[in-house]
Amino acid sequence: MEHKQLKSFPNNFLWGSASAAYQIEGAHDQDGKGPSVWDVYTKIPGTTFKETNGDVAVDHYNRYKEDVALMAEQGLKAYRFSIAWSRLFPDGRGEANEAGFQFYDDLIDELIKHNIEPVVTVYHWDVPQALMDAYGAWESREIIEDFNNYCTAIFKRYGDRVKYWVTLNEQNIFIGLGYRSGIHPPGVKDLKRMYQANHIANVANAKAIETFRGIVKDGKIGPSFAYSPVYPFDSKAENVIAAENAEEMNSHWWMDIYAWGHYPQVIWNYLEDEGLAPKVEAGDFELMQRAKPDFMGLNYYQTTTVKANPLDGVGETTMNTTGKKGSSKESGNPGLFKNVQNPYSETTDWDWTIDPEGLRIALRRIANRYQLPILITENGLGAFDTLEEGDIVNDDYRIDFLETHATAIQRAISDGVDVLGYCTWSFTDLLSWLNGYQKRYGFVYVNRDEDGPKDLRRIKKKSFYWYKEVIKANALIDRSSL
Ligand code: BGP
Repeated sequence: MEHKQLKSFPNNFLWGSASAAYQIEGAHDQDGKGPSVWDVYTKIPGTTFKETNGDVAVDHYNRYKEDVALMAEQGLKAYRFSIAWSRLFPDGRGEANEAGFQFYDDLIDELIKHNIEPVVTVYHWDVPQALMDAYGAWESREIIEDFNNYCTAIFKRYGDRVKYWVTLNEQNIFIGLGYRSGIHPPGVKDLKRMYQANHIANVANAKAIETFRGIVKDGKIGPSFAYSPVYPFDSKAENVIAAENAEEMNSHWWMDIYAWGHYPQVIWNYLEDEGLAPKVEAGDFELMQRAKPDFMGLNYYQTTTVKANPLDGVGETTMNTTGKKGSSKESGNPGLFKNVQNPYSETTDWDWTIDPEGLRIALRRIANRYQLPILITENGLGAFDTLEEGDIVNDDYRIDFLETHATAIQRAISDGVDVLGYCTWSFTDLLSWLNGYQKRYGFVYVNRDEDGPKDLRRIKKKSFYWYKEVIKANALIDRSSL
């Protein structure tokens, strides 16, 4: 659809940016914090790029005031961050750690003081290690109650000031990489366990939303989903079916539950035939149907293009975590689909497809299928940056990326999609889970690398100034003046 004139961004549009606790906070054992699974997993040799971890990360825990001051200088309207569960409950349950609660109180107050809307992610992958040790974390239904108690505590403590809440961040990723490809904690490759853990996470998510309704009456809550819209490679029917398989299996499997409380039929049948369908207990579907989100959180990075894949075809393969372009291998799901390169798109150095219009497609598909408003909870470019003399980072490629994606958002708004805001990934540079510190996403460069924290100095990149002007204008701007 082409518009004669694009609609403006709404006046209250949340121009934001995002982060996650483990990737920025550091202070991994400061002030009584307990270990999360990531504290433990990253210490196992060979799990991350150059053995990097978040022990120090970018030390946001100790420098949050400086970081919030930079956000205020940029004019950020919203800041999405996550709470580290094991900072509040070192053992995941039982005794609370007041110092941890106080940290987020202070951060929230600092944001509000600068008119920045806090958007809080309840869970960004860092389940307390104590719960992994006690019962296998997401693999046991015991976690439903522990997660609910944690949620209750934070809704009560921060709900007076925080009105936007994100429940589980990218459940499809932490479950998929944790139990299918085995490259996130707990490093398991077992589909039966994967679908079961995923179902338990669905129930926990729904229960948390139901709890929220009773505590934060004027707040909005929803999950954030890593949606990668699927395209068929061409119009050959077998490739179109492959695309439908991938869309159902990779996306509807999660989003249908969030929005409707039931699994998509075709994939349910397939999993039953394979002996992989999760065990559902009485009351699960009823709870999931009651607990409707207020919005769908969308983490958008790329689209996926697929072809048919025979039963003896390609399966899981390795990911590019080095930034060596072209080093990732073809992957797929035998009998269902395989991922191929989109001939019309460029890729990043980490082989992620760059497809701005795919964001518009994602927004439209979600809006059409679920009739929910959408908060873009992540979108950004992971790239190598060069720190030039005089503390300058000319990241025009990042501006190109964000500008074309913001244009796609404006088109989607003009198409009629209700988009609440745009949280770029990320505000400062941070730890990229498996890819170390060299894969940078921020508006603010942090002077550290894989070899150590250096001085952790904050340096505003060119994109920082670009976004500042966009926020001020509430519109895309003429870049020539930058
Ligand atoms: C999302 C995560 C983020 C962030 C981002 C970039 O999946 O929610 O935490 O890391 O992707 O990914 P990466 O760091 O692997 O480049």
